[in-house]
Amino acid sequence: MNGLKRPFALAVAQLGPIALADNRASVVKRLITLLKEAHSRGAKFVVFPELALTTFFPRYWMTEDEATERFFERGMPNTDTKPLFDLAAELKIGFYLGYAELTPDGRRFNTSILTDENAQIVGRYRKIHLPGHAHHIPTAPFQHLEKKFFDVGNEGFNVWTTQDVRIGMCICNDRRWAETYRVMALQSAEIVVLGYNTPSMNIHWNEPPHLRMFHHLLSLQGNAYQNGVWVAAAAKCGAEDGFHMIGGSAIVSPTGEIVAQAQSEEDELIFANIDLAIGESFREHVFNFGKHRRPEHYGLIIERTGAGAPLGKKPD
Ligand code: ING
Repeated sequence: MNGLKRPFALAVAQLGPIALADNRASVVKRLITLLKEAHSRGAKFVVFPELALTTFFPRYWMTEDEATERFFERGMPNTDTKPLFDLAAELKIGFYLGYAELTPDGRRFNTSILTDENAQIVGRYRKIHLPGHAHHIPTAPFQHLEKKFFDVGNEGFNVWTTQDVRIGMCICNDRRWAETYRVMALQSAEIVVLGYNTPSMNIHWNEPPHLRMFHHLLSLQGNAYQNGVWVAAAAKCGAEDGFHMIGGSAIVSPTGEIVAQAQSEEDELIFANIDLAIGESFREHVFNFGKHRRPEHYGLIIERTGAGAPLGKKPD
């Protein structure tokens, strides 16, 4: 691509609703259709959503055992997902895929993996910021039980080099927290990829619905700019058995500008030939961490979990 100094053909594959009744094989067929379209656009990497193989089951009250039985994967790739991995290897396209992970020793994570162009898993991320609640809220129209069904991720925020690009991963609610991107930008990330399932309704107060999309995009744009990284986010969206989730899948530049955004709440591929050199400029001339950051003044970020008393230091 003329004019782009360091081009990278990046796609985001948005998924429309997955119903409770949809089996994994039918979902994988949809992922394969999106992967083929990504290939037709010349993509080298595709971002799929969070929990991309099933409906967003944390909206339903059930026991951990029932959730594990119905919605968790015991290995990756597995019988259902092998066709996706095989085609990706054939087409030489790497991807991010979110799913519910059951470990051999019985731990449960909201997980994503990163594959190289041969569909080899080079990275794994386990969701750290788990939103919602663990108890049942019978008066709510739906639940948000990620704190019940998932353990907090135990592998931190990492960055991997694949296809000569440094890519970091996170999942959904992580995208709202500045620390997520900063820890990856301190590892010299060039792209942060993520999937999400974001209900358009707030069960805690009557938040105007337009704010869901505004805060989603604000989180991507602000953090992309403040860390000099590209951000690519894939929604699973639309009404799943009547429960609506926002779309707004997007590719965001280190300038903070949206360069591609989904137009529907269905299966939809968005694509951009991104220029990784844009991130280099901002990391060199604006967010040059080595030149400008002063960690000796940032201690509270590590020392405190919740907000505490003002320090009120007296001027000497
Ligand atoms: N979903 C939502 C998200 O962070 C949420 C939950 C929405 C929390 C809005 C706070 C505000 O996008 C997931 N799966 O994290």
